[in-house]
Amino acid sequence: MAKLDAKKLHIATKAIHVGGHPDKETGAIMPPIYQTTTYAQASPGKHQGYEYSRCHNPTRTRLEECMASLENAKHGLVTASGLSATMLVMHALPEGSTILCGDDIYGGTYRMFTTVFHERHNFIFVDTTDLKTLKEKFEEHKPKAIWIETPTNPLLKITDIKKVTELAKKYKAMSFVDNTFMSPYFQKPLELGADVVMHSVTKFINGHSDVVGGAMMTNKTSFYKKVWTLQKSIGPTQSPFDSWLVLRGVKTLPIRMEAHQKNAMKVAMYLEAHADVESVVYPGLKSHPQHAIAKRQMSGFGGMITFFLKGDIKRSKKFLSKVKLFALAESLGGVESLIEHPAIMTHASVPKKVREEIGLKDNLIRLSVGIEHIDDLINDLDQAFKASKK
Ligand code: P1T
Repeated sequence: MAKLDAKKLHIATKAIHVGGHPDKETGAIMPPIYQTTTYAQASPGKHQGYEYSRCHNPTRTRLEECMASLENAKHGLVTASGLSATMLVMHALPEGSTILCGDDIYGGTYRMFTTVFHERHNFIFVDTTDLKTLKEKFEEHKPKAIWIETPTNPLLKITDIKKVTELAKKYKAMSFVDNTFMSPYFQKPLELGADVVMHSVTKFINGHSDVVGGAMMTNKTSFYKKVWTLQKSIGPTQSPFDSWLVLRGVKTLPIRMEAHQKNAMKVAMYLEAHADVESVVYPGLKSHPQHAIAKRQMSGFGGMITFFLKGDIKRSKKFLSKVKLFALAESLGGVESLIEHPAIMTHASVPKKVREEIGLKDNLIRLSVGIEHIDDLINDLDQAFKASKK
């Protein structure tokens, strides 16, 4: 077979073929799982690019090639979890860096910044959708980096990546975008000006709720090398089997993302019309405060919905215990629908006072809308609304 020029391919083709090329040795259509820790050397230091699997593994290399290609990046690094990718880039920033950080981010990232890296760096939390305040913070603090999650977890706020990364460049700050919620199928932060794009591969990329993994993509060779050296030195690498599972899962990313958003749009409209719902946040709804930005910088609106249920925390808990098809569980992005209570579950490590300040209330419920039949999903929510009223 002649070699493919991956740059010319559409994302649906890349998801299947980049890293998914037939095995050179045997022609196997599916990538081999190189379940090995070490590699024979011809003479000391003379090897074929692989020495030890903490540093490199051929199955993981394939996934790294695929991830880089999906984000149109030069480099891709796959890690043991989304948080370990975040940990590595935090180590890569010079000690004492001031980092502007979105005020609504995944609870685990917030916990890492405020309890693990707070002694190494200075984190300033700010609403990255508010350009005026952001400009003031850049001017006041002259940060080394900005950390953006867009859409945010769980409030689904949308940051204008182009405008904010332009601002960051003006102040010579590195920009990081966590693209977990959109996946490269709906949003490509590097093309919008970001320096580094981050993923929890655990979510939509893998799509089947059976692997924990992370990734970091960039065009900055020196930064990539620094992070790779840190991974080799600290050790949070992904196993060959997990990389293989993700290579398998990612093949259907485009059709899954289309199905997620088709269902999510219908669920969001159903919720918006429901008498027991205070308000719904979904980037695809006209009522979303940054709907215009979402339309501009994303090619779809994704599968995540947040809504505020009328009533107190007791009603929320009752509603969550009555769903039958939606599983009450942390995480997101799998083919099956999940539901959760961020204040008690994924964002419990964000102090109550901070949660209240940013609007992460106790009646907030987050949905990861799966790709089941839409009628079954709506029927499930419908019966849970009714059962939780009694
Ligand atoms: O779980 P892990 O693979 O380590 O990824 C962490 C992470 C990073 N970024 C975002 C935007 C995330 O949502 C997550 C993980 N989030 C959940 C487990 C959750 O239920 O929100």
